[in-house]
Amino acid sequence: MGLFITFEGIEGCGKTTQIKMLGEHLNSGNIPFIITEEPGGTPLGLMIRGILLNECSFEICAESEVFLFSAARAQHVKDVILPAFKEKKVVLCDRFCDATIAYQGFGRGLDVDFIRQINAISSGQLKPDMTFLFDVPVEVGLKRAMERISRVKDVPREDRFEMEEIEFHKKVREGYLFLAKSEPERFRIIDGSKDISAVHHEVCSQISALIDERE
Ligand code: Z5A
Repeated sequence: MGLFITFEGIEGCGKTTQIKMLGEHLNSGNIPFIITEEPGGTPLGLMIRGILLNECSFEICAESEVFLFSAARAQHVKDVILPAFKEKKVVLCDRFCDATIAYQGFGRGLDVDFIRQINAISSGQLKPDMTFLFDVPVEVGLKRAMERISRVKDVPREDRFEMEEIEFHKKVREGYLFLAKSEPERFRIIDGSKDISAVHHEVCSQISALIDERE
């Protein structure tokens, strides 16, 4: 079927939980799919993930962040996403181009048109068929993210973004809501503060409607 579904939101919004649950749902319906993530999904993406998400001893400026996330994306699209479409799989992707606009554009304050141009190159103009935005107040998301991080033992904590000021996270959330309002046909805004099974139910009904429409 070759659908491309992306999952977005501030940290702790619940997207990773929901991607896994949707994967199980598709599995039970014998619908072929892959779950992948950005930054990540390829050996290069994982190396870039390590650089960008972990505390390091040197500064990484906002422009460098854009190019690093974009380098990971270009490889990810070529090596993982496009081959999955060829096999007619549904691709469930944890973050994509919208994250660069929300975090590096709205959060870091870089020019959004500049980011859109870079996104077009790194993604090869690929657009998701549907994007879920799990919207939660910043305080709720950060509390969940910090609880999750505090449980992490013996592996890197990947908390470089969580350590940003609360104002940064508020700008990211505003950025996502702006994007969702400007493309209502692609985005589905889901209240991520509802309980996990209620959110899952909503995700499944949106996906079923999309699959029915495309069949
Ligand atoms: N980033 C960027 O700046 N620019 C870019 O272009 C890209 C990324 C692509 C990596 O993202 C970071 O990279 C990210 C933006 C930046 N910033 N950070 N950090 P990531 O997706 O790998 O990391 P994350 O945002 O921190 O995601 P996460 O930790 O995986 O959280 P989540 O996916 O939003 O939530 P979760 O893991 O599903 O849930 C977190 C906890 O809450 C967990 O204990 C759950 O059991 C619990 N949870 C989940 N849902 C609920 C509900 N509904 N109720 C109660 N509790 C819940």
